Amino acid sequence: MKPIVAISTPPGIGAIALIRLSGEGVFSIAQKVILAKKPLTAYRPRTVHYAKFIDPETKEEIDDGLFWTFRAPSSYTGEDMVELTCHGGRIVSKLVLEAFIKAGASLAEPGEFTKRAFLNGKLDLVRARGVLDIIEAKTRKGVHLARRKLDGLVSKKLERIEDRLLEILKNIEASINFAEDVDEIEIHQIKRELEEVLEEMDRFIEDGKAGRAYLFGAKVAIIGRPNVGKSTLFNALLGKERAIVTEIPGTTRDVISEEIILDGLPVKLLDTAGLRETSDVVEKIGVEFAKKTAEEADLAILVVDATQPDFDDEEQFLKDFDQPMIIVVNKIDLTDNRLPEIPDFMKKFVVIGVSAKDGTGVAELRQLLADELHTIFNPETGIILSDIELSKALMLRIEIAEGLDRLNQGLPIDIVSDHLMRATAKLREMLGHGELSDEILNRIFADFCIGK
Ligand SMILES: Nc1nc2c(ncn2[C@@H]2O[C@H](COP(=O)(O)OP(=O)(O)OP(=O)(O)O)[C@@H](O)[C@H]2O)c(=O)[nH]1
Ligand SMILES: [Mg+2]
Repeated sequence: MKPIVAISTPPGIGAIALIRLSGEGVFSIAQKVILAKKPLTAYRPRTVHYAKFIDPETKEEIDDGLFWTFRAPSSYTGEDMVELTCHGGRIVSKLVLEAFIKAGASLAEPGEFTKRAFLNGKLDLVRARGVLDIIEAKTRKGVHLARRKLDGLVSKKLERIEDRLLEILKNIEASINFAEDVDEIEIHQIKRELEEVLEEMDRFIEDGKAGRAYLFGAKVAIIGRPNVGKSTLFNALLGKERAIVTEIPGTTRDVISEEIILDGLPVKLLDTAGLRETSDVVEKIGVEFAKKTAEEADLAILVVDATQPDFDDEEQFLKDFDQPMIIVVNKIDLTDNRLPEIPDFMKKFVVIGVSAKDGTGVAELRQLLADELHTIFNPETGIILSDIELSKALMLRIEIAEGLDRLNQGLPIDIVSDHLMRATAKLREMLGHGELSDEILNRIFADFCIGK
């Protein structure tokens, strides 16, 4: 492919900048800029050498530094490559980059090096995406999970599902070929195998959701009646005065969000408007929004007031609320650190007493949140999926589920096999096996930075 060049280190000032070139003819292009003692092809690949870098037109010296070469196919992209480091100044690194462009290389598109690695069979699409996930990870666990994806763990799971589907398809074909009517026992067997694959797919999606939480963050919404201390608790968990706190009920009207890290998990913490019936138009919109936010969150913190142990309102809105929740009894500084009597409907949740104002119990709450989130999102089995990967996985699941459904309805077995063929096609698309259009590829690699 045509020779490309990019600065791979971030823009700005640093000790050094790394520039990489890849593609056909990069050695002769680089030769015009790198003032080396021998032709670049005469150097042993993967050995480091010192050289001056010059402008290929004026022969003026721009900078000096180290360079090394890679021979196709033993390189990141699978092509001939040259890499070098020069001084990390904004202008000097740009001058060296421009020198390579003058010498005949074109500026790389975002992610073009990794795209070439994929096109040259160095990585499948899922592993290529793992490269980006490592760069984007915000916590150690995120890096760990992305690393496993780059190493091929996610691809292996998908390949296993593909193998199983192909096996089932083979059995279906065989039973169609050998008999007019497919035998009940065989149908039963195929059904069982499909159920197992569906379970495996469900686990894959579940693990994907867990892994995504470590990359993109989990959502935790603080909800409750007005004036119970939601904003005070929000500030206490955040460790700074972000939300406005007053003694007037109905203070918070819009959803406020801030990010915190709980035990390696990035968490988007949301403060919401107090839940109550109101005739104030603005507050009403806020209340509706609060409800919606809480429903979309991964975990809710319901705050109640220890000094007002009448929980009828809470019972009312918990009726149509079904998701993981922790109940925080706040303001226990006003009740001698004692909890009021907890009504039965609250007993199925974890209940903890805190004083958001003086900080009592806040550290314990933080730990409790972390524990709860780790049960929802298991870091041991988590895998990272991008938006595109997750939506493909969901479509794939639908095909398998529909195939099983048709089988259960007693429909002809070739209809089932149509669904399974579509499922395997989706799998191949996810892994990047087979034909992919330029448009799809560009969409996948557009999120990458230039030089990766
Ligand atoms: N004594 C005591 N007062 C608290 C505590 N937490 C909050 N308060 C007080 O309770 C009042 C309401 O606190 P906010 O944090 O604004 O309550 P809120 O739930 O966000 O209220 P809205 O936004 O109106 O729904 C303020 O006067 C706080 O100082 C606490 O733990 N102890
Ligand atoms: Mg508030």
